[in-house]
Formats: sequence, C-alpha cells, structure tokens
Amino acid sequence: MEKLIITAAICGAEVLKEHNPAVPYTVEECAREAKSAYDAGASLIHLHVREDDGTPTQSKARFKEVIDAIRAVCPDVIIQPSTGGAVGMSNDERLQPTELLPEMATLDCGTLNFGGDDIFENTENTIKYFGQRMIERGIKPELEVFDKSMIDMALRLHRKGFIKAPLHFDFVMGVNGGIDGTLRDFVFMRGSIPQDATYTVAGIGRYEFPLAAAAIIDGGHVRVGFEDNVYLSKGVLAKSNGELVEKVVRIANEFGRPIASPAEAREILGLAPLVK
Ligand code: KMH
Ligand code: ZN
Repeated sequence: MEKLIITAAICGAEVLKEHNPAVPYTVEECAREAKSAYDAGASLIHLHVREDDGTPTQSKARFKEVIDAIRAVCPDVIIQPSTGGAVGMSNDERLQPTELLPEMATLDCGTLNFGGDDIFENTENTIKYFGQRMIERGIKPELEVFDKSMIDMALRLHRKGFIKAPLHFDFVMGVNGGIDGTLRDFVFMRGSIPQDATYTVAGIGRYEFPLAAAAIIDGGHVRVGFEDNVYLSKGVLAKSNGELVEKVVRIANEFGRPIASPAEAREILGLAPLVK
C-alpha cells in the first residue's frame, strides 16, 4: 500500500478563535500551526489566510507573506492554497493565490448549501475557468468534492480538457448541505472515482477520525485540521493542528501504514520534485 499523505487544513475561512483559541489568524500563528502539523507528520498544508482580526481574505500579498513564513520553518512541505476562499467572494478574488504559482491549489467542483443558509457557488463555467487557469499556471488541482455529483462534474470536465490527469480528489464529507460522513457514503464516494485516481478524505467535525481510519485502511489519504474539526476527542479541544496530525499518525501506526514525507507525497501525487 502507498505511504499515507497527511494534509493539515490549519486555518479554514469560517472557524474562529471562539471555537478554539489555537485557530491561527496572524502570519506568525499560521507558521506556528503549519510547523506543528509538519513536525507531527503532515506533508501537505491546505492553506486559507486571514487578516489579523480573523477576516478571511484571498489577498495575494497576504498569501505570499504566510507562505514565506511557512517555508521558513517547513522548507519542503507542499503548500496548497485554497481557491474556495469564503462564501460570497468573486472568482477572480478567489483565484489570487494561483498567481503565486503554487504546486497545488484546490478546485471546488460544484455548488452547495454551506452550513445552513449560505450558498457556496461553483457553477460549471466557474469550474472550467478555474481549471483553465490552473492548467495555464502549471498548478495541480485538488478536486474538492462535497457530494457524488461533484465527482461526476470533475470527470466530465476532465474529459473536456479543463482538468488534467492524474486526478486527485478530496472527499469533504459531513458539511451541512453536502454528503454525510457515514461509512456507507465514504464507500460510495471512493467507488465513484477512477481506479488510477488518488484521494484524500476530510471528515467534518465528529466524522474526522472515523473517516481517517477508513481511508488509512483503504489505501487513501487523510486530511485533518482546524478547518474541519477543532476537537481531539469528544469535548476535548485540540491544542494545535499538530495534535490532530499526531492522532492520525497513531491510527496509521496501528494499521502498519507508513507516513509519506513531502518528497514521497510529491511522487504519489505526480508533482515535480522540489528544486532547492
Ligand atoms: N471555505 C469554503 C467556503 C476550498 O478550500 O477550496 C470553501 C473551502 C473549499 O474551504
Ligand atoms: Zn479549504
């Protein structure tokens, strides 16, 4: 079985210090949280950025500051900026971090109700537009799918040339408005992608660790982090993103699944080796 890629989604756009005081907003806090995850075994950081007061932003300058700060303490980690940003942002606003030419970025593959009354809008033309920009900029998309229909959309746009192989999916499961986080639904999602595609799973809230265990057993990859869940166990707040990653490493150890280094993660994902 392939080594396990652990992604840390350290910050998100919605989660606040009121939910967990360790949620990072400032450049220094983002670097601290990325390092805690990296030291624990994460090879990939899924990155949103905030203003110092916690307001989500897709500012290119802010991304550059945070990426530089993370690079200084995690020299070889894969950094994957979000192009989802926060609900209500325009397409071009969301695409700003791709101008920094990161190795990877997220590509959200459909519209959904997001956590209640918000609508996270990704029409077919938006997905094509984002896919095209990523091809032009040499960026590997992580295909964010919040439901089975989004896998179908991604495969259709891949066939039309808007998304290049090798395909890598992120099953985001348990968002209020998206697919549930049950094992039954995980098996459905997992069985709906091509044999040669890779996937990671991001279980939201209480689904985080059960789905991590399922992916570890299945040969998939795992995303954890404050964006998705702030608890280490029921009622116990995680002190850092690193604590969440450590728990995944413990589960992986129990099942004999070794952890991928950033170089090994690049190989699994079909990314070019890092040139120093
Ligand atoms: N913040 C959500 C509305 C992504 O990073 O690409 C979108 C999101 C997905 O987090
Ligand atoms: Zn995100």
